[in-house]
Amino acid sequence: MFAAFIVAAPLKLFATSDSNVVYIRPDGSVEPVGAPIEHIGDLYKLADNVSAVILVQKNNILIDGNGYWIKGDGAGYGFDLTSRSNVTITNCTIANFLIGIHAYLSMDIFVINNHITLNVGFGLQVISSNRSSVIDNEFTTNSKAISLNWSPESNLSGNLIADNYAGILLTSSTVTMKNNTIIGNRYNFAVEGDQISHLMNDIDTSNTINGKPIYYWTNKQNMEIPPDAGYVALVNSTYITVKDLTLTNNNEGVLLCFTSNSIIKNVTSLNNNYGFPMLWASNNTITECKMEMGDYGFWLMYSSNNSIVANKIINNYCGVQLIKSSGNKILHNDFFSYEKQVETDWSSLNVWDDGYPSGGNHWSDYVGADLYSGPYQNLTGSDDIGDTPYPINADNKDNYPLMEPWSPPEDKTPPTIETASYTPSEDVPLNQEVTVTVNVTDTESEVKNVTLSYKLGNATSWTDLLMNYNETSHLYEIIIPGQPNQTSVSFKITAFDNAGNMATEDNAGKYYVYNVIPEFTLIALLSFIIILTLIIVYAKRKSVDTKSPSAPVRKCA
Ligand SMILES: [Ca+2]
Ligand SMILES: [Ca+2]
Repeated sequence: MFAAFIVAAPLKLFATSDSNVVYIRPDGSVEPVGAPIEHIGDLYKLADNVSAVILVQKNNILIDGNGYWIKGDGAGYGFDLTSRSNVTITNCTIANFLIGIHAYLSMDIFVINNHITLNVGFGLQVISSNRSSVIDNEFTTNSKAISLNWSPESNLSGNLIADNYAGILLTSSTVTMKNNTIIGNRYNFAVEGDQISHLMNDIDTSNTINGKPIYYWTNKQNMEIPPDAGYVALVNSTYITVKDLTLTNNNEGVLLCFTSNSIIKNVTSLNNNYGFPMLWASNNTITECKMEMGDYGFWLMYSSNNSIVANKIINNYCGVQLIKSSGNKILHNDFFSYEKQVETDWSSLNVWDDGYPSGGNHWSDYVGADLYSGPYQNLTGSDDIGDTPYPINADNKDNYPLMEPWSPPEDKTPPTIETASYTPSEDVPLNQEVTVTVNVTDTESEVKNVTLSYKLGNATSWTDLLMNYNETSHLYEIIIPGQPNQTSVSFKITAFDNAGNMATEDNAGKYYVYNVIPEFTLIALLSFIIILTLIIVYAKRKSVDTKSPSAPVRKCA
């Protein structure tokens, strides 16, 4: 799993002094005598505010705060539920402890309809405890609101998690999450774990981060993340597209775990700890993305054969970290990290350049000169490629570091226009519209626009129609309006790419041509065919009568 980022504050694992502890003893009694907690059987009810920690030593009870608060002095656990089962805490404000509610080695803890605020470590910390239910609470201005650690089968529903330093941290825990509103936290959401079973969470889009849905996808194929995403995780998925997004203020920008053959393009990760963390992720492409103001731009563990190309990694602690991850192509990126550009273990072997003259990456701390050129950098004259490799370790280096930030090569190639097709494709009746479709592509800078120009007869001027792109067929199409009688219609197609290159498809100079036939011609043609048919039938009968006068068929008639 990746380095824990948020759990930085040292935990002081002590309670406040004994005089500030209220016990619910295993026999059900409350100590000290006079503490404002009334109980009838397994129901415990606060009768006043409590300035103490409450140490729960009894199972199968419900503690009703009854609208009162319990408040600490910045230390201890507000409710200490160590080794408890089936304990419910409800209707209580829990403020200013080290940890508001602490559950460890417990099960079936219910935290319902509380306000948990101003706790200096965690609002709720659950460690190694099964089946916690955290429902309809408000967590505000805690250091970290909710942390689940090695705690499977938990349920987080209907909570408001606002204005904490960190919102929800899931570490090797499986959860079902519905209708949680996570808003205004420095780090809103974090998921960590190194086994697939720890990552198969059920988190739907009813959960929002700063008003945008969480897309936590498991077992998906051939889909694209919608444009309103507030958080993106892909788990055990293939052929997913993530593009044109800006993702901010979570632990991860886009999380890829056990996911392959997916494309991340033009995604900005801003103020996340990890831009694009990858765990057991292979054959993915991450391109034209930007990662700013985080700890790690890219982070790869057990991830191979990915293409990390043409990205900008700016103002991070480290550009890319590689752990047991080989065969990745990492090139044409710009590395502007403030501490280090690459952290890699010795077992990871990766490709850091695209040969000469395409080159490698731009490194802001490259110190080499550019006086020479050529594949061996031994020819006089500079070439914008460093004369010496950028060293990473003994087995990894960028042989052709770029002296300037990478920019795509200039597009000098016009778009490709394939042969157009049109219907009706033969002569068309009066005022009949004609639909034209054509495939136009441009690999370098993409197609900007496609225009169909048509003219009538020998006219010298053309009428231009901007063709429409059909998202389903991926073809450009347009309708030429119906034309008058006995007109010859010629058309051609021109296209521009985004670099301003133009291509024309005019059927090798002959244009595409069809003729408009007047309707009376069609009626005449039809009449002619009918008359001709009648004549033939008549002639055949006559022929039969002449040649076989005693044919049985005639006798029967
Ligand atoms: Ca050079
Ligand atoms: Ca082009």
